[in-house]
Amino acid sequence: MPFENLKVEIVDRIATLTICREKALNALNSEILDELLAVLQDVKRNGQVGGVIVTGAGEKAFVAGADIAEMARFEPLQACEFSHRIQNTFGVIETLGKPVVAAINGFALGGGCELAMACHLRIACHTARLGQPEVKLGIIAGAGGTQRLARLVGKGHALEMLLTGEAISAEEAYRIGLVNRVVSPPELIPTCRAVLSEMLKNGPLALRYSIDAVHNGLEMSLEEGLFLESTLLGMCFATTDMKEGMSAFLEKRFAKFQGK
Ligand code: DAK
Repeated sequence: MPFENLKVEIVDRIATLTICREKALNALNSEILDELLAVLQDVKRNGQVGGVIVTGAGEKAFVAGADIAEMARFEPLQACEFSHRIQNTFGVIETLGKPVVAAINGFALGGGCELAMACHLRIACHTARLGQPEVKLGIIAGAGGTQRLARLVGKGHALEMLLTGEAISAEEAYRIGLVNRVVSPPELIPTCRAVLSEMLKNGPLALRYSIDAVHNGLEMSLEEGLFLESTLLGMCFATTDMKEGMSAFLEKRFAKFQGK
């Protein structure tokens, strides 16, 4: 299915989703969010896809935020609908059950930084800048920024970014734990592909349960989280992949996982 603002490429089990709206620095409008949601739902079901890269077109921006021109015209009900769209889409990324890496190729501001934070890993090129400038527009971060940012970098760093609205460099984002790696622009997509390829050598169900355990466990007490971990580990022992993984180790060969 062709999309207006989204390029989708699937190579070697990795789907690369590129947001293509360069004239507005890839700002997210309702149309892009609908397209992104449709693609993510496809990718979730598609057994040929093991992992996903999300990036922005061009060299200047990953995503410069929600589309301010569209938002400025919202009535309260439209703002509510937009809120559902953005939260649904980011929720699908976070619970995709397959690793999703944000390849941050430039500005990741507001909704763009929030999109990156909904991904499981963030790899940035050294020219990228990340921030939550919503307060400069008289609003607060509304697509998970006040929640996911504090969980990733801690309350102090999160409040500094949320209250000043100032963007930080990729190096600073790495220092505070907002991004996993910083690379040069030409290395960005190859690094994301290499990281995902390494992950995709592992059992698909083990990847999915690891994501589930960390994502859900962070919202629980340690005791509840450990219980969830034991339950998911127990489920691994019902899979063919577990038998294959352990047999392969004992037989000194590479495992051939099937995701079942
Ligand atoms: N929206 C719409 N257009 C944008 C844009 C954006 N976020 N960011 C940039 N553009 C457009 C510019 O208007 C300009 O368009 P033309 O004038 O050429 O038509 C073009 O992209 C190039 O931008 P600049 O000329 O400004 O480029 P510069 O290099 O000078 O500056 C910049 C780059 C990234 C520093 C600057 O463009 C900038 O400050 N952009 C705005 C960044 C920003 O404030 N982002 C946060 C947006 S607020 C919600 C959930 C979430 C949200 C809201 C509600 N609910 C749940 C209801 C999220 C809110 C946000 O993300």
